[in-house]
Amino acid sequence: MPDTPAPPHADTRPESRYDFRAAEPKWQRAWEEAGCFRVPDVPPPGARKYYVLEMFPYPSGKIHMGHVRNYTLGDVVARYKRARGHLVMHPMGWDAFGLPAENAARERGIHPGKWTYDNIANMRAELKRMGLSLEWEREFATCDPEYYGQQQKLFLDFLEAGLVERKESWVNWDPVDGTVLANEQVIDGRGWRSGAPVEKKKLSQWFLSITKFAPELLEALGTLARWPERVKLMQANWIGRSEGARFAFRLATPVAGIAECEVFTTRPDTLFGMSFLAVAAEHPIAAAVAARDPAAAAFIAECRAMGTSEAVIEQAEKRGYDTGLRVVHPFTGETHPVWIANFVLMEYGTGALFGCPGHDERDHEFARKYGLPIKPVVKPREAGEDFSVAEKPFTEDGVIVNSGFLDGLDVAAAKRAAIARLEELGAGRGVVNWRLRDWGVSRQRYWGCPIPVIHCEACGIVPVPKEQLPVRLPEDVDFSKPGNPLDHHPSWKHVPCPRCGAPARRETDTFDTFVDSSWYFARFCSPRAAEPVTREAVDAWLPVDQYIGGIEHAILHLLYSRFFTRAMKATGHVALDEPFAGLFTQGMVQHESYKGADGRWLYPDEVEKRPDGTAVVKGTEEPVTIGRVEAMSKSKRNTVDPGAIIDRYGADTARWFILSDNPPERDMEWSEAGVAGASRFIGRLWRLAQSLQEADAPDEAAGRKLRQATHRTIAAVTEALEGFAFNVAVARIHELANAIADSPSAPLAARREALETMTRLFAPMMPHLAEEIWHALNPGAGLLARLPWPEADPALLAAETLTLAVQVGGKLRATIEVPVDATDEQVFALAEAEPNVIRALDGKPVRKRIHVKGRVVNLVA
Ligand code: ANZ
Ligand code: ZN
Repeated sequence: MPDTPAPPHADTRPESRYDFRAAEPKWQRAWEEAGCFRVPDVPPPGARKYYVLEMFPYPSGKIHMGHVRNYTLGDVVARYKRARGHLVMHPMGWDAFGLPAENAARERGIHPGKWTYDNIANMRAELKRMGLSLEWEREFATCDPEYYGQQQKLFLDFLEAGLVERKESWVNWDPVDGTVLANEQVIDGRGWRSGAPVEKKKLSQWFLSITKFAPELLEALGTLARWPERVKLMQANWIGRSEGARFAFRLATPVAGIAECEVFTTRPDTLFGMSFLAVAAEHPIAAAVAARDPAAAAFIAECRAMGTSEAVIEQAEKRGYDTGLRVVHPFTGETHPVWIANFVLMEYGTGALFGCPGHDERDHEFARKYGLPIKPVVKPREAGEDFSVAEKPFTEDGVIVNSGFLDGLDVAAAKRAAIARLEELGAGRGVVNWRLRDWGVSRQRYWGCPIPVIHCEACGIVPVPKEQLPVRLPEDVDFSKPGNPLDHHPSWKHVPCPRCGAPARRETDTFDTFVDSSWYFARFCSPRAAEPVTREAVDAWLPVDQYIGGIEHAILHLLYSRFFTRAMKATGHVALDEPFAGLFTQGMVQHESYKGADGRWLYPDEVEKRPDGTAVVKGTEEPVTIGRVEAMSKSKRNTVDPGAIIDRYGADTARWFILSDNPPERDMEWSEAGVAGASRFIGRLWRLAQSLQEADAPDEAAGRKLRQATHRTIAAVTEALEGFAFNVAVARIHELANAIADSPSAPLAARREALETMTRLFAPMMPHLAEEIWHALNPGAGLLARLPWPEADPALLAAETLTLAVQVGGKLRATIEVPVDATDEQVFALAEAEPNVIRALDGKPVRKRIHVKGRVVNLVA
């Protein structure tokens, strides 16, 4: 936002600079001492509650600009809603378990707990310097035993309610580190740490039964009116409801007693276009073939090395192995080959599919590679006889061809007809299939919440009795060995069985950290309760009215939280289904990137920009290549440290700039020039406040105009804040500042009203400066943070003048402002007094005058 130069009269007064270094900590202390942001766990009757929450940070060590943007947006909402008379809860905590702490332990020998709590202390201090209206009394970290112990209770409740299962599943196994890897930790088929080829391994793991809620999780997206459409769409795709058919192909010759192969398809209409059948590498048919065919076994082993993630499989080259088996087509009686293929997932559908290369991308690629038939069975309505799918599959709606009894139907009708026939033949049935899988929550790691169960030889799985919770992590752990330190701890896992007393073994898996973040918003309502939540508190405060965070959490975190809320409802902890009534996803903070002569990335701090647009390494002549503007990231070093910005310019400057640059849902570019502009604007507002004095000759008309500008700004800023258009609010405040500066002759009362109102309007955005100005104007007054939002006076909002175009002989010559109730005569007189109009008339008498009210005056000479 460019800054306009300060008006001359401001500079004629003695220099008094706004001292943010003194003001910011002073007001932060004042708010804290007054308890401005504290709210009770149970709001008093009649209170209008409003719960604002930003996604809590991972305590990596330092806050970054993404945090600054996220928490500034939330703080504007919190302060604004408070001023609008809501009882606002605005808490903060730490998503504190996770791998980086363990890595620090392995690399630097620091205990994960110490590393984490040190980082929290650092980041808390940094956040406090931002002047956020947070209620620090509610703070917790998910690694506090008081938190994770309650999480263990919740888990046991879920277990009892049948919402937890233990099942075998395929995992990425790092044979060198002896540990399970998350999909993101498998890089090009190798363990990120060891570099060893990753294997697939079957392990018994804990699962939360999210699939039980799949239909409601999908359906209820329709009730989330204040969520971005994009996020709802991503969730819907992730849940992935598809209608189709499940049916069996008969094997022409059975193998190892297997006579049939069941498939799932969403396109039963394309069955006549079938070219092959494909099974996953883990499918029983594949195993049966491998038992007698070493080449098949070798192929399966290669598939295993590939990693389990869908993304990996999607990108990998399609590969297959022809088993030599054949299946019989249920409609035609013809036979087709059975392949083992690397793109078929064992966990989806039945782990087998029929391939129709004419109408599916993957099948097409596969068929081309292995020379399998490609036959069109759907064609666009308008296509002729020569329509071909040899080069490209056709995946849209059309008319069915080459398909016997389905010919001539459209895709939807053909699906129904094919399913009906399969049901008649007893081969299968129509089904709904879900893409969503149960949520595997077991992690073989130390720095996480222990899963509170005990394995006993005799009793099986025994929950840890609730009175023994929390199951605490042991402090003395050894990170020098690979694998899970909980597993090779000498004593921790050895406990007596709570049921029979025999020696038993603790579960050594800990929870996926997404579990920790799936209910923290509920815990904030009563953070010290001896139960996971207090019913009165969650009933009063939930749902979160406004949740704010990054789009990167559009799927997993938000979906898990929605599931958790339903599971907590099923176990009596809450009464609602949806945790977040409103969701806002902010854009990224970007910055130019810089490279030195040798191609190394440089921090913005190390670069000196020259007026001609070029740049050099500071203090040298080494040229710098200025790269693209992209999301700040450590790897490209295009980051700016918020702490340094606050040191140099103050928190309000950082906040103002972040709000001014772009709509908050869009990416924004951080630039030195932008920050400097925000800082100058603050100086200007300060001087404007100091210049308040009665004019020598007060002018009532100027006063009225200024009052109108003031009240229109109230309306405009209110509307902008309600709609998250914070950059618009900033622009309106700039305009009002200009209007004040341009009205030196307005009477003092009008100028004072304008200044005070403007201060209250920017208070949610620049709270320190607002308090400072407020108290300078009103010595001894109470805190601005406690003041209600200004109200616009409707009488001052109504337009009092109209703008008219003035034409001479049909040509636009001027525009004039006229009072709404002006007569034709008055309007013509004003029009004919315009210098441009006089020139255009060139002394000729006016023959004809036309006035269209509110629009135009036309004069004909
Ligand atoms: C035949 C067919 C013809 C298919 C055609 C598609 C297009 P969604 O929509 O995501 O549910 N499929 C089935 N099981 C699979 C598995 N275990 N691994 C990988 N792919 C599998 O996907 C359903 C489609 O994905 C199914 O419909 C099947 O291919 C494939 F013109 O069957 B289809
Ligand atoms: Zn036992």
